[in-house]
Amino acid sequence: MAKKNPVSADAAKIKGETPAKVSPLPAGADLPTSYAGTQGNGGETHQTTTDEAMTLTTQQGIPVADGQNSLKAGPRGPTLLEDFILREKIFHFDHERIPERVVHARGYGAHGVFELTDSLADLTQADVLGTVGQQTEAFVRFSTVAGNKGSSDLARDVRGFSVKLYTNQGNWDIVGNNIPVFFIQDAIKFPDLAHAVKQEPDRGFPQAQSAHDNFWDFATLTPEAWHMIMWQMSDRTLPRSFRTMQGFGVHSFRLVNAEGQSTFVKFHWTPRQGLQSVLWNEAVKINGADPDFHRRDLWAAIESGDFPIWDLGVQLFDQATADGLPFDHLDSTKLIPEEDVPLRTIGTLTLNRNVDNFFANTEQVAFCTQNVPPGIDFSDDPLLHGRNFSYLDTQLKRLGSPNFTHLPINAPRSPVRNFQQDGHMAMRNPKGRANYEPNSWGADGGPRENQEIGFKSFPAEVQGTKQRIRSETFADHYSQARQFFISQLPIEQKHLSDALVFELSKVERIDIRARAVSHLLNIDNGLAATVADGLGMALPDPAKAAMPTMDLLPSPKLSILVNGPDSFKGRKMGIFLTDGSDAAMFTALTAALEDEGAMWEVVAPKIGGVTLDDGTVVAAKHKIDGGPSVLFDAVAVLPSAEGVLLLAKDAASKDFISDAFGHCKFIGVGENAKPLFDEARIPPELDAGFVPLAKVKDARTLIVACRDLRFWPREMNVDLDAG
Ligand code: HDE
Repeated sequence: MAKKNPVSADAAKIKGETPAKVSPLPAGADLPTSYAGTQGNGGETHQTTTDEAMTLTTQQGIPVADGQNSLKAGPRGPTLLEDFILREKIFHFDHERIPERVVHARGYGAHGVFELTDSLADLTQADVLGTVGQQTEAFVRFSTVAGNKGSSDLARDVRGFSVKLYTNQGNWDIVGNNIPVFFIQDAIKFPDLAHAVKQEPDRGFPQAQSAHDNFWDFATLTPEAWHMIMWQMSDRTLPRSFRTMQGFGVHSFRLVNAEGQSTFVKFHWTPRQGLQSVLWNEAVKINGADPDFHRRDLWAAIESGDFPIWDLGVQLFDQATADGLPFDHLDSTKLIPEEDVPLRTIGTLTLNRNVDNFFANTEQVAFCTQNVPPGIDFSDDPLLHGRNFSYLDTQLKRLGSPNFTHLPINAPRSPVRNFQQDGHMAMRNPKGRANYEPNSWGADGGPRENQEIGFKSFPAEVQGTKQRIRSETFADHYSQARQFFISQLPIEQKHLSDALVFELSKVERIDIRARAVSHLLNIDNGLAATVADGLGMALPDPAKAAMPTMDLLPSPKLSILVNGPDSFKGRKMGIFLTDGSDAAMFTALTAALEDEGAMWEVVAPKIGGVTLDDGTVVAAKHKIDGGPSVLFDAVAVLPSAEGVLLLAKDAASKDFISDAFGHCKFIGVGENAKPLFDEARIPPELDAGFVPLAKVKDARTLIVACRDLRFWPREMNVDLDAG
């Protein structure tokens, strides 16, 4: 039986939200028979089927005659132990959960394809990077780090950006983040970092937040963390969408070619959708209104055929370039500015298919930094080496067996041939007598190793005294932190200092707050002074630095706003309507949005929708209380003259406007909207972020304004902390 595509052509005809493009059904979209035909309404009267193919069975395939009632001695029990159908069902349910990931527990994945657009065949043996036009199946999982699996999407947190490429030479995982540097320099500190940021162990909170004493205690005792802290406190950790984030492999890796020559490489994913983030006050409210905001956004974009695309860029450099950098590229708290080693774009990653079983795909997928095909190798970054151990180790615990590579989401698409055998849940069980190599049973005693095409480690020269030590070349903790700060636009700098003040205001220990400011004094005096002032404290002495801070040049590539999109494509407008709203304006607006490739949803007093002034009925996507303006990138308010009088009395309607205003959104103001703005105490003539919608052509003007995403000058008028 074919599953009905949730985005049906019929649904697209109903006025009330962006018509979805109908995407083809994914392969294998038929319902599995074990799920099909489970019907019944309980009690004695449930329906049954006479169709054998639709018959409910146990896990052992025994057909079930009654799935609604357990086996009892008499109508009022007791229930009999003999009831294997009841026991099997409850037993299976009892064991449904597997441990969540110790970090990055909350995630969302999608399938896609990687296509090579520029060959690196001269630099690497990796087949996936060799032939222009070659397509490679991909699976990507985005995640937050600190929160549990059920936490909300808009936590201020680093985002994981893990990519699995099912190459012809086995799986290649680029297990990255949306930030190009990390908090620590040595893997031995990772458990401390993760413990410090997650819930405090005695009380079990706070959930998915770094704004607490333990995190800032650790951070202020760890000077190497302060470059990453600048990123963490910036809007990078409040992405508008997974679709609007960059991804970074962070460490240097090596490319190795057929001649055995090595080139260092860093991997960057750059979204074609442009970078975009939300504001903190907005994030707090999104978490309440839609804790699944990011996963819903990705799912909806893919479902509607608006497939997100990232370019894969590489920074390629040799040992001489590495030696000339003012820091050590093996130190994961440092990045190489794109202005110094430019990105070479070599491919595109397109996410084009949603998961059809979250558990089987997103939960069970297992990424590991050590999954690299021949031609890609590791640098000596000590963090990378720790990761190469950790991921495989934690996956054994989480997935329960070394055979997790047999699960479809983890199985390589290229042949697997070896003599590893048995273990829990072994699915791939080789036949024949030989389970060792070399042997005399198979052709050539095989399968056997192959010097030509097999993985060979780059034969780097290694020498040294065995010791526990941190390299002197890792000692500069503040120069790139400063470079990041001075590369931000003033509004971004303001968000960063606001974030620091907020986070530290949640820290109870005054000495920890002071220690934080003492690090800021090594980064930027103005920033330190703003944060100290925001916390109502005197400036402490600067933290003792291992090295003086260097004045590096600003790197515009580090700003989100400088690298935003140039259209409103892929963004969403909330259109607020009442009965009697202007049909011509509504039609013009939705047409302009669709021209732009943007989405729209109708918010109305009743979910049943509204009747416009020409009699058209428009379905609502949200009742006003369920569709606050934080769910949209911009809003248009088009009530009728009567409708607006009702809205003006309604708290949720006033919040809709005042939040859109406070979050610096572009606001389309219908001719009748004024009473609502007055009641929300917002004069529509206040700034150029308001676009009057009087004539039909104004619809286009609003969309053009929205290309700037936010009207930032307003923030200086609405925020207590603004200079
Ligand atoms: Fe991870 N990390 N990590 N990490 N990490 C995990 O592996 C670890 C680090 C990252 O979507 C775990 O399967 C250590 C840097 C992502 O399934 C665990 C160190 C970066 C994901 C682990 C780091 C990351 C993880 C938990 C310091 C950015 C989610 C579950 C040496 C480049 C993968 C799992 C997914 C997950 C260990 C540092 C990114 C415990 C020891 C740096 C995106 O193995």
